Amino acid sequence: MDALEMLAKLLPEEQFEKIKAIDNPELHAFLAEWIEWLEPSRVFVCTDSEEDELYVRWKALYYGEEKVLETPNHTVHYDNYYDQARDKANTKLLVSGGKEIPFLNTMDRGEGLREIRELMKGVMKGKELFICFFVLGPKNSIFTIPAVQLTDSAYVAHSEFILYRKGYEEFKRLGRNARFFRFVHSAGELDERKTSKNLEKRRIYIDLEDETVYSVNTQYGGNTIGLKKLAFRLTIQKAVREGWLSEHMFLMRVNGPNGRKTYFTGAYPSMCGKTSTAMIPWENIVGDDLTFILPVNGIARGANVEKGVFGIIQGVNPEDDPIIWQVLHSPVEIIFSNVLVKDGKPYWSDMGIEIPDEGENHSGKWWKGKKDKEGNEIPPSHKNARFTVSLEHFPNVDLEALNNPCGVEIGGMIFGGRDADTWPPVREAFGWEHGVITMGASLESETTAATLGKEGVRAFNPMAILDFMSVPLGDYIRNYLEFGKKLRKTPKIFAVNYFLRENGKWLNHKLDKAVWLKWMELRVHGDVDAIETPIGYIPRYEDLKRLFKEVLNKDYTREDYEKQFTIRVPELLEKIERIEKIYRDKVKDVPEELFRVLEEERKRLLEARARHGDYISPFVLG
Ligand code: SPV
Ligand code: MN
Repeated sequence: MDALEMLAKLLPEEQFEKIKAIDNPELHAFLAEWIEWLEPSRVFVCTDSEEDELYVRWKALYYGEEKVLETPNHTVHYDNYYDQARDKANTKLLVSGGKEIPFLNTMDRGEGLREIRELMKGVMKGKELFICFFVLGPKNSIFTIPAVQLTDSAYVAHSEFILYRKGYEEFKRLGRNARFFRFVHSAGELDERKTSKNLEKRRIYIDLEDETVYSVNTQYGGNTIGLKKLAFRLTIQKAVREGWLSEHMFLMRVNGPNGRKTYFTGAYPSMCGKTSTAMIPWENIVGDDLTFILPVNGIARGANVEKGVFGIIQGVNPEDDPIIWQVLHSPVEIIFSNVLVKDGKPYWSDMGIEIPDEGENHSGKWWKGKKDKEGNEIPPSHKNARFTVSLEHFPNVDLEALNNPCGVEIGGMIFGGRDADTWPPVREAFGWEHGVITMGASLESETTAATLGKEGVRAFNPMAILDFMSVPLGDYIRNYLEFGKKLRKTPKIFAVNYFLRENGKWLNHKLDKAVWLKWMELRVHGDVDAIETPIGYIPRYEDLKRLFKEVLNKDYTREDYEKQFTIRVPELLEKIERIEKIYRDKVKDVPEELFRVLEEERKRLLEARARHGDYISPFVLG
């Protein structure tokens, strides 16, 4: 029996017709195989119609995966108390022979497929399967990658409607030519709170050969929303093969003098200020998490892979995040996840207003002082609690850039980590190679609650992408270096650090990044000079003083500047040691340039130390 005939048997006519309208035998075969295997009790195929989207939204409520809140269009979703973040240990890349690749969690492909298939056999009995079509990147563009999602979670499907551009018509248009990604997800058996129950059998397996990802016994978005971090593993592989960049980066517009628009990407590990930078009030957001960057006629052009935000809610407060605050308090479609709810209103930790001391949260019924099984006090909302909302609802979105099929020209690329004592708040690389190696490939950050495991440990996280890396790191860095050679104009590269501390106290205010952005914008166009240091260019005091006044209406003191921009030679040298050691000992096949560029930086630091000592004031250099 051919796949279409099988589908005609498996599906009610109305659903079958929607599939039949797509002329793609490969898709038909995939669907027939998996519908038969998963054994759902019902199947719903989503087209791009408003009606089908509403159907999914309704089903999320009907099946109890979401509940309504008081504000129209707001819902809340809970993940299991122990399913609140990406599960790194159980996320594996399936590669033939199970070859070990440093920093990647690999597993033999055959074995992985057997295991995951077993876990998924008949897993949708009694449940409804949603078949959804989306695209990564703007539609009908050089960036577009079509994808099909199978899931028994209406919450996952609903999230995808908020976060991605619809793709059913695109599949129809592309027909047999579509090369598409596939995602198969099941939340597995649910408990009475409608959260995944069998967490010990939680698995996320990424088949790099078939460009298919399987996810089971989990609901947390980072483990389940196919087009987000699951697709990301596939696009990294694709980009390295094809010579472009698929990055864990926001995309934003920084507004320069006289209406000048300059676009920046930014890579920061989770919880290091990425979303709040992309959302900063003075500027305009294009995307907050994933960016594709393609070389077009020698220019690096970027596009947001998504059209919505799955953002961290903890700490969002009216003073520091006025725009997000405003959006979260307007009656637009929003899914709140793992927050505290009381009388139909959502609350979260550190929201800057008083919050109730009881209600419902990710632990079920909650009261202040409640402890979990491990004896830890449960906060009002989980640290990784999130909101899901479309970017179109943000007053500061740059819709033209978001929808532009040609993307936007990238003026600057920013790398930022959580670092208490080494990097200055902002600096510019000497050039592409220097930036890629000493900033991107050398990124370290203290671990956070975005993944399961211990927090606050300094961890190597090149390009903030390590959690998602799907190719050998050496290949990935080589591709970056090669990418620069394809350009006639490379974006400027910058590194930022919002987390400098002295005696446990922050050296910067949360909003200082607004000033760093304006400075970087000016640097992209050569409008201000800078001070050359051993580790790149840093701002001059006069320029920052002026910008602090203009942007924040603050008097920026020489003392603050000196403290923040001191070149900390011992820490910088230690960092080079650490990074070099990792690349020498742990990563195979590293481009030689990497060691050369690190060595040059070390030399510059040693020379500077010989002349000026361990801690070099920027006033000495400037
Ligand atoms: C991140 O942790 O980097 C996120 C959220 O953007 S997740 O979808 O979990 O990856
Ligand atoms: Mn992310």
